[in-house]
Amino acid sequence: WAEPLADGAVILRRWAREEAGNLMRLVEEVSSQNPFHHRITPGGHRMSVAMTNCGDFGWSSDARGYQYSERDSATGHRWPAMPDLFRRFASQCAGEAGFPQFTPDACLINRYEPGAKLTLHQDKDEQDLKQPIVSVSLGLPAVFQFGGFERGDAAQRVLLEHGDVVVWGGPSRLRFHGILPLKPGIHPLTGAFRFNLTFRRAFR
Ligand code: MD5
Ligand code: FE
Repeated sequence: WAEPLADGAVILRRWAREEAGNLMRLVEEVSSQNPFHHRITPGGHRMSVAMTNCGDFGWSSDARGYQYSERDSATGHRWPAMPDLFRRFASQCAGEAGFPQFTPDACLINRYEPGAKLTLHQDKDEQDLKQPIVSVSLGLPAVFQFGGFERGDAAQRVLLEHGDVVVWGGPSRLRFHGILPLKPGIHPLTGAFRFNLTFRRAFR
């Protein structure tokens, strides 16, 4: 079922349940080519979330800053291709949420272990902020913080569970958001982890 969160943001509850096994198999395939890696922020901190990417562009963080690039700066290699199922699934979810033209050129895959978190931030490294972001949650549940347009604005807490898809578009594209520290657990498909796939259009 579709649950509106705010202007431009909608949770498609359990929308990815059926494809979850296929999506996870493809996550394994991508990460066998480009392993999950705890990147270092420009401020010198090791991120608690491990990341990999697939698609024409990948998002990463290193001493120079945050950027999208065609190659992984850690290895110099191109990112693995985006699997067709990823692209089709993300486009379909975006269409469902009122963004019929969305075709992602980047997919960031976040892996959360117990205690891993994402502090409040905005996603604004993409060229066209009118394009939505589609995020797919797999495995252990997490508490998502959905804030306002300033870092200090009060944030709503929303539980994101296995198979939940969120489409962030319109005015919600630029809200501050984060993930509270993951609680330990075991999920039948993903074990001790939560995975989140974020499909993006990095460049026009
Ligand atoms: C996650 N990832 O669960 C989230 C899902 C990230 C990130 O935040 O940057 O990798 S994407 C949540 C999101 C994206 C764009 C806008 C908004 C939320 N928002 O306006 O709240 O790993
Ligand atoms: Fe984000």
